[in-house]
Amino acid sequence: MLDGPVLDRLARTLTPDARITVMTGAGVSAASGVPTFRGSTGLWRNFRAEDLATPEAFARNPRTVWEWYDWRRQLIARCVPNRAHEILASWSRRFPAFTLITQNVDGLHERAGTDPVLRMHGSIWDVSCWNGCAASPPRWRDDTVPFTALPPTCAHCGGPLRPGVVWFGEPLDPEVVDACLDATRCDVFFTSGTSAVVYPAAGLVAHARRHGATTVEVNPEGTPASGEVDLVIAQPAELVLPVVDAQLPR
Ligand code: BJW
Repeated sequence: MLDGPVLDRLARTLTPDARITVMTGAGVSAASGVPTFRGSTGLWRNFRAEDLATPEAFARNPRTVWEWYDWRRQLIARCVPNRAHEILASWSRRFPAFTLITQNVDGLHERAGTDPVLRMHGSIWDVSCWNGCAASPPRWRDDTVPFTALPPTCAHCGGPLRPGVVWFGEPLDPEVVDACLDATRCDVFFTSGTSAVVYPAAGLVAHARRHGATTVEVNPEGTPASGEVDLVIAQPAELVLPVVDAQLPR
């Protein structure tokens, strides 16, 4: 819980020269109105991951998959960053050795002003040619909301475009994974808003621990990471991070 001793301990750890890494998941965007995946109100209550978030599902029915992504793009376009995104953006400016890793595809960290962001699962605002045609770039940003026809098509080969996200069974960008692993060599590692069940993201906290980091979980619910970390703060990120931030010297 977030009592005086916990705050003092955190404030002592978050020194100006500390190497700080924060990994976020869907829960950090929940207060902005972006649905999480798991839990009682999560997307997977009403939609099956196998039908929507795998390359096999897309190959079977690109229109159905795109209807889901087009709906989520419309929803996210109406959302704005919350206090958690804002505090993390301010930490990215404040601490010279700060790294933000996110599993989120919504772009809210970027909109809050964090730069760079290590996006493990891509971006819902990127698209690429499903056929991988030679004439199109590997991926590009397309903010169209909503698309007039689904699936949207490649201007070069006419094949379907796909969302620029990482589906189950797909490899993550190896450069991003390497950068995330490097960032686990840190003094403080926060994991927040993630159910800590999807790999390789869920494995990063163990790496940080092995490298001697103080590990902190900020999540109102327990997760498989809760037993692994040094400190569990069982409250919402948008409430905890402003309180921690207020302890830092001005
Ligand atoms: C709050 C809050 C508040 C609420 N404040 N908190 C068996 C063992 C180990 C691994 C595997 C296995 N079988 C298969 C695998 C691999 C698989 C995997 O991990 N599966 C597990 C589920 C078992 N992983 C993969 O397939 C990955 N790829 C891979 O491994 O490649 C290997 C490979 C190599 C070479 C060739 C080929 C392959 C890819 C994973 C991709 C995940 N994709 C998704 C969809 C992205 C696109 C989209 O958005 O549509 O990513 S799935 C979904 O889950 C999404 C999320 O990023 C990800 C994680 O979810 P997250 O962020 O943790 O959200 P939730 O909803 O789960 O949790 C929210 C949390 O917030 C809760 O805990 C709440 O309590 C909390 N919360 N409000 C703070 N206010």
